[in-house]
Amino acid sequence: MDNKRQGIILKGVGGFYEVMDRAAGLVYTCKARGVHRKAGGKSPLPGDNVTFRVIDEKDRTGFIDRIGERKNEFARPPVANIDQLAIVLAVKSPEPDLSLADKLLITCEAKDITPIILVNKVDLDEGGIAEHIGGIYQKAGYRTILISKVLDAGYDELHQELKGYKTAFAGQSGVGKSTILNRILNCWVMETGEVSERIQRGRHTTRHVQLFELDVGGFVLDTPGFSAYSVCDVEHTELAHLYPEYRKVIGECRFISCSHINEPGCRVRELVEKGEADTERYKRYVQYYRELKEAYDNRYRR
Ligand SMILES: Nc1nc2c(ncn2[C@@H]2O[C@H](COP(=O)(O)OP(=O)(O)O)[C@@H](O)[C@H]2O)c(=O)[nH]1
Ligand SMILES: [Mg+2]
Ligand SMILES: [Zn+2]
Repeated sequence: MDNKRQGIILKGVGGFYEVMDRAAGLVYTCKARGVHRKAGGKSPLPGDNVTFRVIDEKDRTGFIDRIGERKNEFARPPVANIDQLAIVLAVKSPEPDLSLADKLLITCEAKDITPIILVNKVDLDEGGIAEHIGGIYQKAGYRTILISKVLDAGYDELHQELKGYKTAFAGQSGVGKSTILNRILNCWVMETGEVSERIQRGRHTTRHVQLFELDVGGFVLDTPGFSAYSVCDVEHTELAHLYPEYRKVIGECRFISCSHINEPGCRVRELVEKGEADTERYKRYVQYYRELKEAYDNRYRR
């Protein structure tokens, strides 16, 4: 009898992988025998679609035969096949890091991931901050949801958006990722609360990435490491293409090699000047462009 099954890796620890049988929903502990070689040296990652064989049905053990093709993959945190990235910002505590949000959005654009901007802790908003942040990203064309556990706002909407997809949650420490995930999963599976910088760091190195299945279908995962993401593999010349609001008009700039910073006849700057694209986001673009250009120049200077 053929005992080949289709599964998805939920988590990997010390050479063992928890693989969920797609059809039955049961979880098997698997070894990855020889699969690295077959897959051209790649190790299995949480989020991987795999073919596996059951060794012992009673013990729920098996081994992974084959790793399916990946839509995308990350080294830190180690995970594959992310469909959506929920980028969490807080109105305050901590102060929103929009530069991080922009960089995470660039990662999404480069890796074919749909971002959702979550503006959390709107109950702490004393002056239209949530609307302001939401506005910036809505204007850029991104899905934005304002949420709060205190006001019980936005959670139903978020739940719907997660249906059927693999969604990773990213953002600064303390913005409320674990709180949101615990609420969405309707059980207390992850720790929340303030932790000291030292403990936080220690935890990052020992904690494993784990996918949790949603009642509505789909998976969510907490990825503290994403907050430290830098977008190292983007060239400055490609940067503007990773801003959807700029992408639309780039072809209309006077110069084909326009950096959209100081060239005449720049359509991107025109959008910003007309207020059709956000000024602050543009300023961060300029700064980021310069950083990437400098890194590029340093790499090729002899
Ligand atoms: N006022 C308020 N506090 C929140 C909200 N969501 C989370 N918090 C608090 O923010 C702190 C950090 O939350 P946590 O989920 O651990 O953040 P994480 O580091 O992103 O996982 C905790 O004290 C939470 O209770 C919210 O909607 N409103
Ligand atoms: Mg957390
Ligand atoms: Zn331009």
